[in-house]
Amino acid sequence: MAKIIGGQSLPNIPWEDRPAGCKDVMWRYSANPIIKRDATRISNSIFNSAVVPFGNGYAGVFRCDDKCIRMNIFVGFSDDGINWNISDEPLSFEGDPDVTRFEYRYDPRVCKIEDKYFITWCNGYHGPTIGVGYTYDFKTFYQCENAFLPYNRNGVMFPRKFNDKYLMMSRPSDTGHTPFGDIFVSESPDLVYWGKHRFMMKPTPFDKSAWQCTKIGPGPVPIETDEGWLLFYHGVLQSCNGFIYSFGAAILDRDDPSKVLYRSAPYLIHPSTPYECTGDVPNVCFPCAALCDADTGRIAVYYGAADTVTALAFTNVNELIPWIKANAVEE
Ligand code: BMA
Repeated sequence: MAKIIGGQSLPNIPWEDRPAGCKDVMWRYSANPIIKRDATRISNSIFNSAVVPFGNGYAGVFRCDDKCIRMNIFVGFSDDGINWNISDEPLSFEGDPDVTRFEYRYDPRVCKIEDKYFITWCNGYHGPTIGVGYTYDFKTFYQCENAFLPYNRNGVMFPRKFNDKYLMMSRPSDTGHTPFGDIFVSESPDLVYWGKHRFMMKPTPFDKSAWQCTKIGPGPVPIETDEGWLLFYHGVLQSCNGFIYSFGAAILDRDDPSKVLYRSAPYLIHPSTPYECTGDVPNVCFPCAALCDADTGRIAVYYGAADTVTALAFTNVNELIPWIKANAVEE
């Protein structure tokens, strides 16, 4: 049994047992998608979004493209993690006006460290880079410096400090749709200066695991276990019909997460349902958040489907960790 470190009891975690006949280690919620594209008055689509336990329920920061297809992030609240009340007004930040000015904001992650909820997202600042902000109450939001120079996407923080330093994964990229991409990890003493950039993971050889052979990116905030950090990450295959986004999982060394101990060769979730294969961008499953109940090991992963709606998938840490080890990419 893997032990969750520093985790929280979540007796009300969204959950549904594995359906009869399903042999997969991760399975989809039968009522997917949980958030439909028109869930708010102004939304064209609500997808790649992050949620965390908050109060007696959950809070979230949602990527919503409006009907002008402006990409922005919005706050939402839920009692059960499934039915969400999402604001019509985008989130706004206090901070240096040169940094808080809006170009575009997308693919948020939310990471609780001590008493702050940090938000990281892909932030338009003369090109895509990683925006960083925080809140205590999901009402007032403060924006810090952008973590990196453009071009970068998928900034994901670790939920505790290492030797008093914040740690963040990211995926250096380009101005466009980026046909390449490795994951790096960087540290910061103060959320202003980020450095000690270390390589973590690259795409796999086509003949070993093709779903992750073009580019990869970190997904939800990683979960600490006594076996290492459990990281869900997306992987991309460039097909003759465009990119296909699936996701799998890796185990990172607890003390030095730039060391990948195992990563799954098979995917966990690959676009195959109508809501994953049809939408504004077909064939995309893009995870940005994972809830974990420290008592039962239950995990609920939130993922954007077809850049249009938000869906849920379930697994259990006690089955997933042995599965990753048994199905690891051979080095
Ligand atoms: C990536 C990001 C994601 C999106 C994905 C698939 O580059 O823009 O927001 O889900 O492409 O379109």
